[in-house]
Amino acid sequence: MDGASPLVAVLMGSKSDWETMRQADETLASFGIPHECRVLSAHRTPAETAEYVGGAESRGVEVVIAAAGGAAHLAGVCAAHTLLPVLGVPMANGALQGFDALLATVQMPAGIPVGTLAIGAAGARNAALLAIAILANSRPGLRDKLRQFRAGQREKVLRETLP
Ligand code: RP5
Repeated sequence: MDGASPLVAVLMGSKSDWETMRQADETLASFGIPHECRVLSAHRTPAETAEYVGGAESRGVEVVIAAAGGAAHLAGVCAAHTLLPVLGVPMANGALQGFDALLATVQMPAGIPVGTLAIGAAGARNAALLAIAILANSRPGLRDKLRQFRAGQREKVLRETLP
């Protein structure tokens, strides 16, 4: 979202991740969360990734979402360069369709945590919702919106009919 300084940084290792990660972008936008989405790679742009993430907190960012496929070291590298919470989203691509990325993202050795979400689109949406929940801890208005979102889901399920 343009204008306000971003509270959430959504990073992805390649533009090819955008089709999935646009769901995080859309979810954050639907809650009115100022955020920015960037392509930054742990192995193709290591210096720029470190510089961006290292400066994120001083620019007002409170949560980093990092999505990558394959060896998927982006989230761990981000976590190494910031004290901010880092949420990792494994991308469903390559020979192993995201199972490699899931293990690479979730299996961080103790000491530098990455909160890992599901592979693919569900992970992208849930990373955004988890970032919103973190922000909502200190923002009562946002907490109300999250409560309304949950109530909406509940009502939708209860209205379902089967043939
Ligand atoms: C990772 O490699 C990216 O996050 C992407 O999921 C995967 C493939 O990247 P491209 O070859 O499509 O650029 O670094």
